[in-house]
Amino acid sequence: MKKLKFAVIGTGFWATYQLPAWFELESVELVALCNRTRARADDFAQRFDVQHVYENVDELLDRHADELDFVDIITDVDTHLYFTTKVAERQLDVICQKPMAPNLDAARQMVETCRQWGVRFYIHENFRWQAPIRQLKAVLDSGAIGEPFKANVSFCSAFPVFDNQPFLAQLDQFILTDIGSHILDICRFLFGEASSLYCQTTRVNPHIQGEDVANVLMRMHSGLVCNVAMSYASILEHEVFPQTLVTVEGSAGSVVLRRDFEIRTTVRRPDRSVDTQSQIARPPIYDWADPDYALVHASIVDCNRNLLTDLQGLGGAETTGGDNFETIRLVYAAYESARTNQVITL
Ligand code: 89Y
Repeated sequence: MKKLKFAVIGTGFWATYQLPAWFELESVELVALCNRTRARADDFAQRFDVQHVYENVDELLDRHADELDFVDIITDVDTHLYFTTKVAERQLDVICQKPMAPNLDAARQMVETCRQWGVRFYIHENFRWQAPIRQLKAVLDSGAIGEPFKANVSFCSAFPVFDNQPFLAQLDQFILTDIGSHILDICRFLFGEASSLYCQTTRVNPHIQGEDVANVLMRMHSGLVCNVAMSYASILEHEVFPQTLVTVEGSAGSVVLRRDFEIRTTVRRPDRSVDTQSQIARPPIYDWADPDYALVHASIVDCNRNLLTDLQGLGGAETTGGDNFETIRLVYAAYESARTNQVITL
């Protein structure tokens, strides 16, 4: 397979893991780094043996556009449109971190700009690549529980996310953009598209700017009703960060993704008693991963692999810009619903 050359823009918290996740794959070569704080990029360059470092994206592109195949943008959401446009204009393929954009208009512009320049555009959306989520999807696809009609999806935690990512506390729109973009994407991955949505939000933590609790109720095209609970204010018996817990009920049974990656599938036997089977869908553990985030960090590798396969011309990318636009549409529809206290028809 041809080795693809790429550059990274942004060397913040998330890049600390995204870079070693790239190095788990063989057919990529990281050529250059760009970060507004030079010292941090220099530190990364030394750690990951990268030859070229820039503070300015234009300089990076002037020097390297000819040899690059794609650019991975790992910066804050407010800069995504700017950097995506810069990279697309040089006719390079773009991978951009989630959430795609700070509003729907910017997201639309990003998709359109990449389309106009004829470049491939992907969002690095990794939660759907978590081992237990893939296994849960396999159970649903197997038909074991029949036709799913109801789901509860929960990401409720009191993990101190602001310690590692202090900027999250400054966001006017916090949990729906930061975690909602992941969890609503999982819902689309598992259950397909939504036809309507209702949302309520709350801020519990007085030291942050945005909402830290959001409850979203969606009716999916399939007819399934999906109840999504997200919170960073939940002091619970078991802290499960960063696990997503899911219960799906179907016409022939149910499947539950519990803490510690346990998936329990219950079906009726012909004598009307029930049979429950359990399996554990443990993620791989990488030595560069932060143990607190190991489940998520492992999924970065699988997400990168999926996008790289597509970049190699083999197709199959799941989280293209066009696909992720549907996720980000749910995020901003949820804000609109919470603001207006109305059901949003999608
Ligand atoms: O920023 C978030 C993400 O993408 O995964 C977990 C996180 O780090 C904190 O909510």
